[in-house]
Amino acid sequence: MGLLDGRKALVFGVVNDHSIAWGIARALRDHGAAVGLSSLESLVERRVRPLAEELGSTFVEPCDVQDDAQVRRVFARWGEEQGPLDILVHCLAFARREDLEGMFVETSREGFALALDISAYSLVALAREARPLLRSGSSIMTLTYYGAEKVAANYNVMGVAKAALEASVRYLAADLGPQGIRVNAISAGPVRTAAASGVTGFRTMYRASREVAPLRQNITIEDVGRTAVYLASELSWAVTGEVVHVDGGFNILGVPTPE
Ligand code: 0WE
Repeated sequence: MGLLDGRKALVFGVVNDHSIAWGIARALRDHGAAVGLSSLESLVERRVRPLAEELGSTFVEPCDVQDDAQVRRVFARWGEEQGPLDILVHCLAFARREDLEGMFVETSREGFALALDISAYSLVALAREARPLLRSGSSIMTLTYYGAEKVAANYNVMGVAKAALEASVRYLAADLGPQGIRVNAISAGPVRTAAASGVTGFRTMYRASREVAPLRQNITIEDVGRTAVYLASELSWAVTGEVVHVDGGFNILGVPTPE
């Protein structure tokens, strides 16, 4: 008997087996959910379909979340093939490389709009198009980062996009709560994923976060997966609009000091 037996989940944002989205997809499956995947078209055949097979899943759909028609299409296909949906997982973000280093004040109008469109508005678009399929008792979740709350070096426009994403979680939670749909975010500590690789200063802050976090460890995609299971299940029945930190306690520190 699994906590999520009989539930159906759709996870957006798997890139490879290091992805946080993959850690979540596997954890949901391990607790009994049926899990479909959606990702960028360019990743689907080579990277995502083999992972879907590992989950025993046949639902794999490409989606560019900047295109409303593609978002609509994914949920139309889900409805035809799978029926209702219980768990919607959003693990999507993008900012231009040049906007993730140097000074935030130099962010262009286009770079700002792009980062907010893909990293924040896409949650609203997914929630809107999924809504007709979501049953009472269903759960939407997204991924955020501490740079939404406080300044993190180089995170720049992504911090602003994550702040908009976290506020969107609260407004969506208020809108959809009466329909029995919960909306929450997981604020994950740094993880060495494709999205983090090559980011200026990532290695340094990755090491520092392990050294100062109260639990003295970096988190894993399995840690995020277990929290996702909690947010997807009836264990979190009364929790909505919340940002749950899975960061070894890093965010509670006011003045981090190395040992
Ligand atoms: O949210 C993220 C990653 C978001 C991200 C990463 C990239 C890298 C490659 C969004 N867009 C892009 N665009 C690219 O071209 N994280 C929480 C990981 C992350 O990214 C950082 C971090 C951390 C931590 C960027 C700067 C500083 C710290």
